[in-house]
Amino acid sequence: MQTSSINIELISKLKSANKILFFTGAGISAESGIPTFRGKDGIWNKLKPEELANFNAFLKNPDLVWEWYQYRRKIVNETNPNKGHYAIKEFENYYKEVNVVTQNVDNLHRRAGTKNIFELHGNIERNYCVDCYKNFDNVESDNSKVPHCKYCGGLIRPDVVWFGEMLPQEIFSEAEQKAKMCDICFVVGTTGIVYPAAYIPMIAKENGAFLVEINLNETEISDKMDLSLFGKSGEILPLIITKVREMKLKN
Ligand code: BJW
Ligand code: ZN
Repeated sequence: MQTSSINIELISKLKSANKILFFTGAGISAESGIPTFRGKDGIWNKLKPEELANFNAFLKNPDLVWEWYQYRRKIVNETNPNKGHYAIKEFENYYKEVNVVTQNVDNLHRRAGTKNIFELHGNIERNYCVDCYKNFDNVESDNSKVPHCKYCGGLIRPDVVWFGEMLPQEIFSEAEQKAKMCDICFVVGTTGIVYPAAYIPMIAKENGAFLVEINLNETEISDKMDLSLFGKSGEILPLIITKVREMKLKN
């Protein structure tokens, strides 16, 4: 069903639910000032993903890719979680289990205090050596030159998942389990076109969850939703948690 407001069905689901899952994408961090990938102001309007977000691109031009990630780290460091991230955190006060499966690498759910986070595409704050796989969380670097491993001399890369790379298997399996068990799955700020991540809400639905999308506009997965709420996640999520708060205080 497509609507733009919180309806009776959602309220009834919120009343009876025990386990809530949030599947989030770049849109939830947009109001913090982090650009999304696709869409009107997306970073990939100017830069092609295949030129930067894959391993061959990194091997071909490691300095360029490193510089791009340093630029994005700077943006992430200068921003803070927004009302959407904090509303999600507040669900923990009212439900038995709340899980956040995120495609984002920006750490904002963690900084908002969310407990159960499954990062499907890695984390931009971490790095590792492509040859010996040692982790380098804090690496000294001239922003425009890729650093090398102090143990083996290999290139150091950000610990994110590029196209053609496997997602962290254990994390994906745990996310699948959480999707199978949730009562409501909120799909927030994602185009839902990148796989296998985009299977998560579908797994939730196949297992009986009520699927609610929160996005500025329709997406390629809108037709799979039980409810679509169109608008900013930093506005809609606080409205939903306010309803939950009122509802739970009455009971
Ligand atoms: C708002 C808002 C506001 C804005 N409020 N909303 C099955 C079918 C087809 C293809 C494949 C398939 N399986 C695998 C593939 C290939 C590929 C893929 O999915 N391609 C498709 C794009 C066609 N997948 C892979 O390659 C994956 N690996 C894999 O499958 O490995 C298996 C394998 C390996 C080896 C051999 C054989 C098999 C890996 C995918 C990795 C994706 N990585 C990236 C980059 C991460 C690092 C980095 O950050 O730099 O992840 S790509 C990029 O897209 C990033 C994101 O996490 C991901 C999703 O983007 P997201 O979050 O949806 O953002 P946007 O910008 O697209 O959308 C933002 C949305 O927010 C919009 O809808 C706005 O409207 C909305 N919005 N403001 C609410 N205020
Ligand atoms: Zn090394």
